[in-house]
Amino acid sequence: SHAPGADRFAGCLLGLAVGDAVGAPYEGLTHADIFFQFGTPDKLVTNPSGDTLHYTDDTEMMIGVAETLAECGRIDETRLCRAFAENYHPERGYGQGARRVIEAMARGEDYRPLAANIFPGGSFGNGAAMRVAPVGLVFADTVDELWEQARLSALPTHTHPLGIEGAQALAHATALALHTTTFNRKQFYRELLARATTEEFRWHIATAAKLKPGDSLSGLGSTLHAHRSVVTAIACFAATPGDFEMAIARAIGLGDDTDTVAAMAGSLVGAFAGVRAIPAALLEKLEDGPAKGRAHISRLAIELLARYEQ
Ligand code: R7I
Ligand code: MG
Ligand code: MG
Ligand code: MG
Repeated sequence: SHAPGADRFAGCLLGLAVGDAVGAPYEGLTHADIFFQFGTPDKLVTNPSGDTLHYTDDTEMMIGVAETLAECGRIDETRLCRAFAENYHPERGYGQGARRVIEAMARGEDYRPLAANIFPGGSFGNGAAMRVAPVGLVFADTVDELWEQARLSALPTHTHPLGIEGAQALAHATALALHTTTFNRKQFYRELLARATTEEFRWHIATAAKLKPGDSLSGLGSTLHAHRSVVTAIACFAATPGDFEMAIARAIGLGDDTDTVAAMAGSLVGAFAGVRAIPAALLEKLEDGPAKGRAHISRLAIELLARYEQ
């Protein structure tokens, strides 16, 4: 049909970072707390507090995945773990399990038994999904390879089937968003559902597919469980696919894992509508600096596009 370009690659990665940064102050709060303490979510998005938008672990780990793909063209586990360890700043708000695993990587220890046993059956947290966007971009044309690379990008920290499928489902949604010119919600959900494997993902995707664009998404959940937040973020995008502010306001308004759901929803809008969908006022506030932040993320988007085109 058409070849996606630099605009959509940058839109996806920067949309993730901006959604993460705008949603971060409200992580862990309930829908009601956010409303009564801060007002309506649309105002939080159009007028975020502070001069600089600081992103969290979600973006920091996405950068590690992007650096690995830019350098290796696929998920190389050794390179990925080195990126996670080198980029690691615990003050960015990593999950407790993720912290322990990455600190083991940084010490050069065998992190695999730790990742497998940190929670019963491994972590089903959002951590594998929140960082997977670069896999969705680079492998957008080959769904089987995308599914496998998403699994490999999850494994160092997330071995639970739900943690892994969160990454796979979101990478798949990213690829669909990237290739879409005229968004067809029914078709979008049909393709995601056809690929879903666990009962949890099948239920959440089928439930999201039945909602009308204005319906509340609170029944889908936005907690730290991948099968809840991933599908909720997909639904925030699908409700208003070209409207970045609306999609992340909806994500933040749900409460709970606000930075992560807004990051995932923002990345999907960016992959579909391009970097111009992100309000300039937000993009300008996104933190920047040598080897990190806005300029580094923009460079990585160009490098991923080159990998995609190979
Ligand atoms: O998944 P992960 O990287 O965390 C990502 C979240 C995002 O919201 C980020 O914005 C950041 O705030 O953290 O890190 P994990 O430690 O693997 O998972 C996050 C949390 O999910 C854990 O600290 C646990 O509380 C919970 N969790 C589980 N609890 C019980 N049983 C994850 N998996 C399990 C489980 O199997
Ligand atoms: Mg975070
Ligand atoms: Mg947290
Ligand atoms: Mg979070």
